[in-house]
Amino acid sequence: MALTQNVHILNWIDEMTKLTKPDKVVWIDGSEEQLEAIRNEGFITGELIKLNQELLPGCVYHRSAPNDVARVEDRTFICCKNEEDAGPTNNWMDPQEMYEKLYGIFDGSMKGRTMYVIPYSMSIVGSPFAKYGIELTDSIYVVVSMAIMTRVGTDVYEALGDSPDFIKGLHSKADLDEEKRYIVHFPEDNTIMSVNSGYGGNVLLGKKCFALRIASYLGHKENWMAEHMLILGIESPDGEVRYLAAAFPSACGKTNLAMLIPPEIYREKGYKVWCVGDDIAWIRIGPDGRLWAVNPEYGFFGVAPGTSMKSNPNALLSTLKNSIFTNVVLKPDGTVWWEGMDKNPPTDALNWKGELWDPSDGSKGAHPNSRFTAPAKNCPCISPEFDNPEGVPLSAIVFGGRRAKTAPLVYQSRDWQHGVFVGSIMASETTAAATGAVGVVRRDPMAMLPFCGYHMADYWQHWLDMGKLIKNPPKIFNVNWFRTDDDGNFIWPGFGDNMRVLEWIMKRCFDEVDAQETAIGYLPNPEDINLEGLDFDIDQLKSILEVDKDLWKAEVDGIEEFYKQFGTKLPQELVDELNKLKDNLSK
Ligand code: GTP
Ligand code: SPV
Ligand code: MN
Repeated sequence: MALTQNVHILNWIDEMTKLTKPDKVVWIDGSEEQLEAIRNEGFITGELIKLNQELLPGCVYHRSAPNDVARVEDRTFICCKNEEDAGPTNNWMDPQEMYEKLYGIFDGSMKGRTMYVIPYSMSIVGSPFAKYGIELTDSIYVVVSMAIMTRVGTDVYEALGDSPDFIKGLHSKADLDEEKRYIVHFPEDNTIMSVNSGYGGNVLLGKKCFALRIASYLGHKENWMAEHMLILGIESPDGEVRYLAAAFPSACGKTNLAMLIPPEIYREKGYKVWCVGDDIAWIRIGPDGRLWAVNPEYGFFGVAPGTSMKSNPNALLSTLKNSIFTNVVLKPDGTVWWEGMDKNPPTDALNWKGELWDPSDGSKGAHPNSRFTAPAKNCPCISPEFDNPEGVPLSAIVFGGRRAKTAPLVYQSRDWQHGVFVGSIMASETTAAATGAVGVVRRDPMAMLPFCGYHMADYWQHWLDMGKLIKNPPKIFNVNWFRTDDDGNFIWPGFGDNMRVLEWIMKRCFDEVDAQETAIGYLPNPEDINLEGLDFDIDQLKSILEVDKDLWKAEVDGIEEFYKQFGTKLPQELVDELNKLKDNLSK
């Protein structure tokens, strides 16, 4: 039975039902009883596997098809009327043509299946940040995942009333045919259509599709920002909490940084880190002229491999109940394992494809992009501000990537405009989070290359324009945890020890420490990074704070090449900043 009288919703569902032709329609109300029944249904269809309920209560296992384990950037489209508005970094097709193509694929795609209607809110229902969506799907995995990742419930219908102001999301697994897989956004119609995939990033439409691609488009129109950023708070011994947001490309350390446990010497003094969000930030200018950020999500969709009690205990502890594990190793005792969890790969276990796995044959048991889906409130360090509808005020914005060379451990931009430049030139090695080659350096401005719902040059202009409106802007930094030595080993210990860099960043924001000016911006004086209690000497630190002018000159060539595709749309401010960098490097 329909759970709303909203004619815009009813008409749309009617139309989509006629198109996809499901056997029945189930309205999700967000109740635990209904979700429990749907999980049980999933155990029968095989979409879900029940895990050991004593060791992992409420947890389930899911496998996606072997050809469907990551985002598909080459099949992701922004379909606005004018090609020019999508920009050179997005795939584009004329909306009418794309609708026709998709209607062909969706025609009858839910025959013999159930269509679930999921009402969800990104950020707190009724809050100033809240935006609502409805996802129609034929996947039980999507239903149970959306119930963790977003705020699902009938209060969304109450908040909407008769309004047409919601994001329409249609998803069907169809035949999981790679050749007909499309992840399509129609920003001008508030519509998302995803077909022939069952992988989280392609099908949990509240996440990248809505909260970044559609929301970035809305933020541009409405003077706010939707960013691929974690949000964390650092509490100092006197109880003051300072917040930062950080944008790193996919699988480059956001979840890990967001939940970091400070080294012992910091804990002893009373420092704590609070996690507000690990992937997405919606940011507005507050009445005090500062930037305020919320995490619009309700759960974590985190990279499993590498997550251990040593690297990220808070993430691991978050997954111990009511979580979903996708494409990891399934152990005979109904628990899970992945590379990097510990040094004891299980025997008699099934790998991510469901085959009996022999750890000694050199193959990976878990897919490199295998993931856990966990409720944010399970996280031992979830911020008390997580549910604050106003969000948290940002003192710093941090950009970062995975660079073996070139980018130093940390540097600070001279001002907002230079900070926007620093974000725009971000480059990082590609990871398993998207299909395609891994380990290739590519430009990924603000970690938004795959997620910006409009022209990237307009997006940069939006950043520059926002800067003019923010009376008390956060300071902007760049970090790189991934510098390697000649043998390819990471030099910086990373993880919890990144706290040492965050401390310097916060001190800079509050004028509590000096810095040295270099060609690329302000770098720390090495003795200002606290190395106490760490087996890491100042010379090693100096080696990763080094700015190699030759490498940076080559970098400038790369930036020019990258900027070229934006033609006259490239903001003059960024050209000015590039010229300043060139100038500095020639001195
Ligand atoms: P998405 O969910 O794809 O957006 O990824 P993410 O940015 O949240 O990345 P995540 O924190 O899951 O980390 C991805 C990989 O980087 C994992 O294998 C981590 O173990 C590794 N990693 C994270 N932080 C560090 C670090 O400080 N140093 C090193 N060497 N590796 C790290
Ligand atoms: C990312 O790839 O940046 C992720 C995972 O956070 S996905 O939801 O697949 O986008
Ligand atoms: Mn991400």
